[in-house]
This record gives sequence, C-alpha cells and structure tokens, in this order.
Amino acid sequence: RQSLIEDARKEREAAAAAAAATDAAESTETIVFEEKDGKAMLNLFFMLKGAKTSSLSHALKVFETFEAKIHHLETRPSRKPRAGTTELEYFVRCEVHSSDVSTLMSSIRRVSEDVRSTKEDKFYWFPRKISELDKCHHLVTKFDPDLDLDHPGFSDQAYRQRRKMIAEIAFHYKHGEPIPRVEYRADEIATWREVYTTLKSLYPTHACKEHLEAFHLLERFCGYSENNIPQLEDVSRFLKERTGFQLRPVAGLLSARDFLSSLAFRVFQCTQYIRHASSPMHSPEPDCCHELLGHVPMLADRTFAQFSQDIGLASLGATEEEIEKLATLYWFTVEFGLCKQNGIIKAYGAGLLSSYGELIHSLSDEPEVRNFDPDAAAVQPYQDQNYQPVYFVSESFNDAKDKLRSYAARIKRPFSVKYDPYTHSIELLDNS
Ligand code: HBI
Ligand code: NLE
Ligand code: FE
Repeated sequence: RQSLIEDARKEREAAAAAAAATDAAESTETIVFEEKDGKAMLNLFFMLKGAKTSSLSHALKVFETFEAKIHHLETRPSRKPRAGTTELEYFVRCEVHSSDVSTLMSSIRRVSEDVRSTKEDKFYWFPRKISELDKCHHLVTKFDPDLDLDHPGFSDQAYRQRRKMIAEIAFHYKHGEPIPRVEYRADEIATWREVYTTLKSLYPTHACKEHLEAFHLLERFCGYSENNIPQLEDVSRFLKERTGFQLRPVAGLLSARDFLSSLAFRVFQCTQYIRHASSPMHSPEPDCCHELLGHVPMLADRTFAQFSQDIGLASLGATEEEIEKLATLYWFTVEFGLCKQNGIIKAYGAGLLSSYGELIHSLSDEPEVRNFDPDAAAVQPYQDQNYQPVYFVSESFNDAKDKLRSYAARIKRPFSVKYDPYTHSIELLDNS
C-alpha cells in the first residue's frame, strides 16, 4: 500500500506538471471524454519515461489490458521536449469502457509522463444503479507485482494458490447472485480462531458499544464463533435486515474510487481469503478477519451505516483529488476511528477492531490523538504498513456524520446526487 500511495502522489505530481506545461485553456486535471453506450472515446497525449522507445510497449500493454480499441496511434516530435523523456510525443485515440477511463489514465501515468487529454465533455463515470457495481472491479495491485514482495505469504506457494482460488469467486460474481460459500480448511480455521479469541478478549474494554452489541447478535444468529469462519452470504443477509447494507465478494484491494462508490449503494466489498498464518495479530491488507470482525459489526449500526453511505455518495463523480481526500477521511474514520463513550475513548475503526496489535496500541499513550475534524483528517498523511502514529477521536457517530455532511456539501460538483432506496439507483440533479 505504501507504494500505492507513492504512485498516487507521483500521479498527482505528474498531473500537476502536465497542467503547468499546458496553457490554461487545455485543463488536464479532469479526465475528458465523450460518452456513448457506456463507451468513452478518449484522446490521450503522453511522453515516455527514459531514453528508450521500447517503453512504448509498456504503455500499449495498458491499453491492451483495458481492452481499449485503438482508433488512431501516432508518434510525433514533441512541441515541448523535456529532460528525461524521448523527444517524441504519442497521441492515442481510443474507445474504452467509461468505467475504465479513470483507472486507464492512472495506469498510463505510471508508465509515461506529461499525460494529457483533450478538451471535450468532462466527467468521471460512476455507477448509477446497483448492478453497475459489477464494473467497479479495479484492483490496485494489478500493475504492482512488487507490492507483494513484503507479503508474509510471498514465498508460500500453497497460500498464493489458495488466494487465487478464492479470488475466482469474486472475479465471476455478478450483483444479485448469492455469494458462493468457501469451505475453509483446518489451517485457515486455526488462524481465524487465534485472531477471534485474542480480539474477543479485548473487545469489552476496547471496542465501542455499537460493536459489542452487534458482535453479540452475530454470535447468536450468524455463525460467529471461534470454530467457524462465517460465510459472506449469511452475513450479508443479516446486515440487509439490520441496516440495508449488503456484501459482495472482492478479490483484493480495490481502487479507492470503486471501493467508495459501492458504499453509495450500501454495498460493502468484502475479501473472502484469510491472512497468512504467520501474522495473525496484524495484516496490512484487508482479509476476512478484518471484514467480518472489524467492518461487519459496525455496518449493523444505523448511524454508522448512514455515515458510510454518505462518504460513498460524496465520492460519485468526484475529481481524483477529492477521491484521495475522501479515501483519507475514510481511513481515519471507518478504518482507524476512535470515539468517546461515557468519557472513555473506544475504538470503532475496523482496522483497529481486527488487529490485536493495533487495538492495544491505539488506546495506549503512544499515539497522538486529535479531535475529529474532516478538513484536517482528509489531508493528514497516513501510512499503511504499520500502526498509525495519529488517530482522530469523534464525540459520537452522529457528530461525525454531521461534520462529514458539511464537509461533503462543500465539494464542488456540477450535479448533486440523491439515492433512491426503492430502485437502488442514483438520481442526478443538475446544479448549473
Ligand atoms: N479495497 N477491498 C478493499 N477494501 C478496502 O478496505 C479498501 C479497498 N480499496 C481502497 C480502500 N480501502 C481505501 O483507499 C479507502 O481509504 C477508501
Ligand atoms: N491492519 C488490519 C488488520 O490487521 O486486520 C487490516 C487493515 C486493512 C486496511
Ligand atoms: Fe477495511
């Protein structure tokens, strides 16, 4: 994840550099395309990194991965040659699915420089009805095999094989289908048991009351026990009754845009595999322990569910910059938030409630604790390999929800969105 953040930073810097190199009429901050039948026509200009023209194949690989239909491909001398690039500029006009535009652009930014697109109608694609979440499937590790080098399961072939098998479920899943069950093996249940029993011993003193209440219900009605890894399908049904949230399986870490947009529909994208047996007390990436023990109990709370959906709604069609801020806000609340209850600080963030190590750390006197303020939290740098040095504490979920709403209201978009719970779709209201 660290390398993802670096990538995101590099992308922003590249975008800023590109913007500076272009005149004001050719704004580059937003992605630009014409849309028709879910397909977007994209005009892209970029330069290649380094002196070798062979890196063109890396750029083309990206188009291939997104099944972009290239209508026109041209190499021409750049009008603004820059140090560290070949003096050539590439122009690609291609047809690609609208939901892939944003990810294609960031992928191109990884392999090239000075990426620009022409000025046409501007907006980011986003799902308008719940079944379109099938298109919100962009994994951020896709072009980052290095990301796995530090993974505790990196040299464990059997573990990686198992992850692949479970990932297949998510790759084939379509909205509305029951979530296929996984028959967990004895070694996986042993890992679960260790995570479950150690965490459960901490919850009474460390978890917020909403988590404790829901956890109790999940043990009674939903197969939560130290000897059983609950099935997503059963948990999804439980949550639907409580708050209307439902789960869908996902193969790994999604792009922030895709992940957040599903929250707008009260859909939570859940991983189904379990962490490597060698690190039960903390995993930098989500796994079923994190989803089931950390997120699910919280999603059973009405106010928290509304808070989560509000972040999702704010993300629809937002600029890359806003998405980055909302993802950071999400990080410091839904993942690592603290709250005050009867004058005592408790944990409500899922990343805390699923990690024995960090749950203790967060409520010790080691980290810095600040009062929750969305404007500050949205830009607070965070690190995702280890424990957080800073946490934000909310007065209550209602208070956090109100503050988030006022933050979201200040995000500028050419339209407002409204969720229709009867049809599970988004209504757009034109702001112009
Ligand atoms: N993807 N599967 C999955 N689970 C997450 O918790 C998750 C994600 N992608 C992005 C993400 N979280 C964070 O960037 C949030 O801050 C949005
Ligand atoms: N660190 C958490 C855990 O060990 O469960 C997962 C965090 C996912 C963002
Ligand atoms: Fe999470």
